[in-house]
Amino acid sequence: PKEEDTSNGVAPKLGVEASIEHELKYRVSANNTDARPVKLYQSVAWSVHDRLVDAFDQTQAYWKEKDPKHIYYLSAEFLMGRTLTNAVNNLDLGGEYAEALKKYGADLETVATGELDAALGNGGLGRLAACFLDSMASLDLPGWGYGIRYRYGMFKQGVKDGLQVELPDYWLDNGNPWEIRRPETQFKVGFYGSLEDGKWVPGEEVIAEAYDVPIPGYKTKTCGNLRLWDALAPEEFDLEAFNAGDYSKAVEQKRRADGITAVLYPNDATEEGKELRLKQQFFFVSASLQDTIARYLEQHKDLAGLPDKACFQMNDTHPTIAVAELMRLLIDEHGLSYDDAWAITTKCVAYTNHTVMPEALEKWPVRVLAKLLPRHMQLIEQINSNWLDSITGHVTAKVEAELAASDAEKQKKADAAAEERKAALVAAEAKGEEALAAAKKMVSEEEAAEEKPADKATLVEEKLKTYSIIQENQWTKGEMLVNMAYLAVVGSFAVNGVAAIHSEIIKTDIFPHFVEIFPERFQNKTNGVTLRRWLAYCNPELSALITEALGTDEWVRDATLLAKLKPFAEDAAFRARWREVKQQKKKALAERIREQTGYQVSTEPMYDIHVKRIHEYKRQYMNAISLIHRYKVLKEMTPEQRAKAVPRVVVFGGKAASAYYMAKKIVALILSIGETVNNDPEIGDLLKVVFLPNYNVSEAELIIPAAEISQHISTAGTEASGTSNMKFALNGALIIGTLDGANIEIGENTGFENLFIFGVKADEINKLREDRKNFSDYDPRYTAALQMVSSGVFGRPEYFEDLVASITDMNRGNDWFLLANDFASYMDAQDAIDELYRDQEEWTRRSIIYTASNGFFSSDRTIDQYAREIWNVWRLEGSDYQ
Ligand code: 26Y
Repeated sequence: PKEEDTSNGVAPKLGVEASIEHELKYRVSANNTDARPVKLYQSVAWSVHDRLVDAFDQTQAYWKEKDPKHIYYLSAEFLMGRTLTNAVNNLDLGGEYAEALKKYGADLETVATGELDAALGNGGLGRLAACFLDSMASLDLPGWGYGIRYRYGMFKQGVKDGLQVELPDYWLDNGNPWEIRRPETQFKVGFYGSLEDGKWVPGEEVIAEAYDVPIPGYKTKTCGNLRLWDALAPEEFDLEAFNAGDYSKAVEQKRRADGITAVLYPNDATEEGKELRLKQQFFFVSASLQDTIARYLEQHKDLAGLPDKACFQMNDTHPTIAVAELMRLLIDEHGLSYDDAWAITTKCVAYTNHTVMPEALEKWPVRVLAKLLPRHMQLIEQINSNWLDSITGHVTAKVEAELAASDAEKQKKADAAAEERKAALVAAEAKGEEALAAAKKMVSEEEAAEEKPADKATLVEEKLKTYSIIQENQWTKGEMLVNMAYLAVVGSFAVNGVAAIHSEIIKTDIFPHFVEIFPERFQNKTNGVTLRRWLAYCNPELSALITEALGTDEWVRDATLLAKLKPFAEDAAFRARWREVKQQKKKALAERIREQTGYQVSTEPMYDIHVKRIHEYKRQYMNAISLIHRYKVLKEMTPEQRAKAVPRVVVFGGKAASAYYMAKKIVALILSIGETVNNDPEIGDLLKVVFLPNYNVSEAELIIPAAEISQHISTAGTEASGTSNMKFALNGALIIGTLDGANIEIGENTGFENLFIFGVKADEINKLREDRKNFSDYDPRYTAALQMVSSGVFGRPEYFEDLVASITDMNRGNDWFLLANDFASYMDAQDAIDELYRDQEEWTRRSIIYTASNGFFSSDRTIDQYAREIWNVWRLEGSDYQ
């Protein structure tokens, strides 16, 4: 086929239809008749790939020429999901592809299902990174993501015998048309070894090889980059050294290198103190920094200018070794002094915190660090000692002030005690020799026991320890740990939380010491999500309705325009159409539920959705208990009462970390409740409880548009932000939630009266935890529901024994996440939901208000704030290049 298309001003290439045909024949080797879904997907994807490469090459060449400051987003996770639909639509080729696919009797939506999710992330943090890449490109910001090309992503979740099972996720199985291998871009990364004359001689080396994933911006010529590193054994490249004698050693090296990028750690809240994890972190950080410096030096001589050209945003502490590695590269590889290197590093690095859960805050044993990265450990020690020196004055002044305050108090007490002793002696003297001797003995004992005036030096030393990056393990005495969050704060010029409340909590609870020293360093950047993937593309029906109402699709680029939808909430005809769309999406979800679980669910009931990683703090368990209660109430109703009940389909989804014992039991409990309830003929369509396996990005794209109510019910103060809450709100799902994370800001934007808010507040938690001794005043509904679990109504009572104990037994969990405290108000909120659902007009009105009110949560807004307030990078419009 010779059809040519030069519309982008790029090299002549085949038109869409011809290019699909070409790829089908030559790349995929299939003819039209056996163009089965996966093959058709592959050829369509390759044809899009070629267009992406054009945009990519031009953008990157343009950026190189203009040499603007770049943002480098360092992240151990990028939860990309599928690429096809996003790429086609961001390139504005939706119409052309739809037309071309008619020839195969296919549509883009169906073809897109041939793609496997790129699940190189656990959950919120990884998906946030993916949304940020989309927004950076869409805002024409010069930026790259840097991460790891895991060969196995987040495990696939299956269900077997009522339990979660984990299956490997070999996502590269059908090839990956979205990446470009760069064998010409390789860097050595060393591990282990020793310091010889102060110089690090690694004991092991691997090669990092780049793969580029083009990131098309929305309807802009800008195409950003996600550079992922693969690990290779040096011998694979050094063919000369690869002689027969070294063969087995080479194979061994290859095996070790393969191990580094083999698999994503599937644990998103308990720290994995595994050496391999640290190896992964250092591997991608070192390669990324070397790469950045190498490109910088192509155009500049003096590394002192690096902060004007590069900013490294560390996505949580996972890349924090960057602080030490940048220091090492500047000092050991490029000959800078320690002080100059430190000045550069602390102008280049910024840190985002995503969690306040103590068990997720990374702390590496000094022993492990010193073995794997001896030079880095040495640098960290130096960084720490300089840091402590720099604040000794501050800490001393603080101790002095405290001493002065307590001295007066103490003196008063001491005077009073001395007075008393004197009186005692006088009284004893009057009683005779023996009494006097006894009294003298007592007095001297008391004086000896009396608080010594505090030694200032000791106090300063003690206090300094609380600021130290290197601290003793509080559980294993004698073991020293490097607190990576502290290292991140000291090494960064900006530190931010991910929602307003979270950014306050990190200041008061996690880093109060550091706030004293650098108050200006701490910021908030409330999370956001890309409206392309999470509204325009996953919900084209709702998007069409929005576009029709607003008379423009500009809202996809400028989410503030959604506010103009508000008046339509008052329009009954519009509401009816809004409901029709929801109905359509519910139908699609019902079909998926049938496919995946075999359960037939009606599309009439309220669709109540609770999807996210399974965690005790996220309290899926509390929802499960509430459903047991709901089931019990329905069972006890008369047929007349049942006829008036509000039916629900409750859908859970989410993965439990493979080693997270309680989370797996929570999954099992939900499955068991479903098994009982869904097969109870008395209940019928009044209640269905579904656990949809393998919740991932693609499932989310199907589930979220179908939701009518969504649950975000973490214990207040525990969920840093949440981002699915934003996606649900934008798709017109109402929210039941606690005053936690971004729920609060969603409430502020939507009007709290439109949310179902319940539960205790974050600042009450500590006190409530202390008081939680009395398990006898439980809500009777809660007790009865737990009783049903224990008595085996849902089967496997022994299996659930310790799950029940975790919230009822003082010695076995002690209800740390305060389910009991919130249960009654949670049930009140649930009742209010049922009540409102009876009024479909009011419900729909609110649903529209949600979509109209939450444009603030576009990641374009978030990224714009990062760019202006932290990164100091500016958009470089592609308008002056072809
Ligand atoms: C240390 C290691 C085991 C680890 C690995 C992954 C620790 C944490 C994580 C992931 C954390 C995460 O996903 N946090 C979530 O980040 C979202 C984006 O900011 C927030 O919306 C969400 O509240 C938070 O839990």
